[in-house]
Amino acid sequence: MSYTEATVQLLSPEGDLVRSELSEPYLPLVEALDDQTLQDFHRQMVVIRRFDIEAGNLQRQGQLALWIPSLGQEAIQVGSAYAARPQDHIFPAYREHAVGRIRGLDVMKIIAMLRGLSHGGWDPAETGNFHLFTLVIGSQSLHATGYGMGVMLDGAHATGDPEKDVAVLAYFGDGASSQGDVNEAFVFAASYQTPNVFVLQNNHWAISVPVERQSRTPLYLRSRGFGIPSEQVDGNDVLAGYAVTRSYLDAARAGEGPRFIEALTYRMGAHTSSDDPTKYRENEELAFWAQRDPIARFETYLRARGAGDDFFADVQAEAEDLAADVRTRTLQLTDPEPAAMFRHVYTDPHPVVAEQAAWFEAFEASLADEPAPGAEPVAPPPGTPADGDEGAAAAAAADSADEAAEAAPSPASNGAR
Ligand SMILES: Cc1ncc(C[n+]2csc(CCOP(=O)(O)OP(=O)(O)O)c2C)c(N)n1
Ligand SMILES: [Mg+2]
Repeated sequence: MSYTEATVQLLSPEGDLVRSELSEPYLPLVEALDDQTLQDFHRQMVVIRRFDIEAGNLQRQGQLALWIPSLGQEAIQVGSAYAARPQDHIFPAYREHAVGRIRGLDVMKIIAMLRGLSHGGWDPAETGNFHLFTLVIGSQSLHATGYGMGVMLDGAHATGDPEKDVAVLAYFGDGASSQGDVNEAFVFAASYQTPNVFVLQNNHWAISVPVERQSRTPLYLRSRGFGIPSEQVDGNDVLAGYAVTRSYLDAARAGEGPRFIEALTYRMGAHTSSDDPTKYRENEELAFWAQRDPIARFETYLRARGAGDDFFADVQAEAEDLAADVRTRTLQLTDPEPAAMFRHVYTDPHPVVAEQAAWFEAFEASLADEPAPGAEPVAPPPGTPADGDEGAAAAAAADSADEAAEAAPSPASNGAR
């Protein structure tokens, strides 16, 4: 599945502006952008790609448990993120590294999560309303729609003040479009006319399942059956991604109801570092999309507008700096104390979590006296029987282990609840 007659494209793969019936309504939004903003689009795409490659390398070197590449999907992410206003709320899936960075998320938070050091939490109030990554496919579409309903109840949209009116942007993938959650989100968004814009990044694969198997109809048509207007855009064209998302967010903020974008792009890398795409896809497909690379075509466009080698060298240097900084900071990360895992499960204290934390503490304490493998034996505490009375020492140790086990609830019993 590639571009169709319905695909909105403002910049061709050759780097030229496209003037067509489909592009005409959106071109003024792009023509209003100054050179600085256009150059920022490029900077963001290049820097996040470099970050992505460095994170992938760190994973291969054993420094991260997993990496989720965004290689190839930079244009729709950067374009749509620039279309949002500061007051808008954003609900990502798990591949939207560029969107998070543009909203102010320190990318080290993503790194720490994929190193296994955090549960993935950040405070959206500190990250430009960029909510948490969601690994449960499609569920963020419901969170976003619920948030949109809340915005309506608060009277925070359609007041006529675009500086204050709030819209809600959600991202999900082609595979997610087959989930009930996404379809239920469409039902509620359409029924209540919530201020939501849904961006589907059709990267052509849901792990090893090709998009053709997800749908008999182009995905942008799906939402129309729910009464939600939609466009299919060239997701490797940062200008189209910006302009269509901008126009849709403006409509959502103004109270015109939800909108849906299918962005045609391609996952150039593996699904995650645990995946090997050579097992299920052809090299020709990769080569086809490499010809439509989002960064290459935008560079051509910027050069035609007068950007010179200095600018591109400066962007590359910034990308290298970020990559080096991420590497240094990754190697400096320290492990959290294990008991921290119980702390942020719920906002308020919870009896089951408290019980598990108590068991864990007792369990850790029960290990404290055991020598590490190969370590010098720990000196026995005062009052323990002297050498030669090993039977009594073993019995004393067994007693204390029994006591620890009795004091601590069994994790199995917690699991049965
Ligand atoms: C509810 C649920 N079902 C299955 C999975 C396993 N899973 C992880 S990623 C994925 C594919 C998602 O594909 P898509 O929505 O196209 O997003 P992409 O990874 O291509 O960005 C699946 C099935 C999951 N995480 N959650
Ligand atoms: Mg996909």
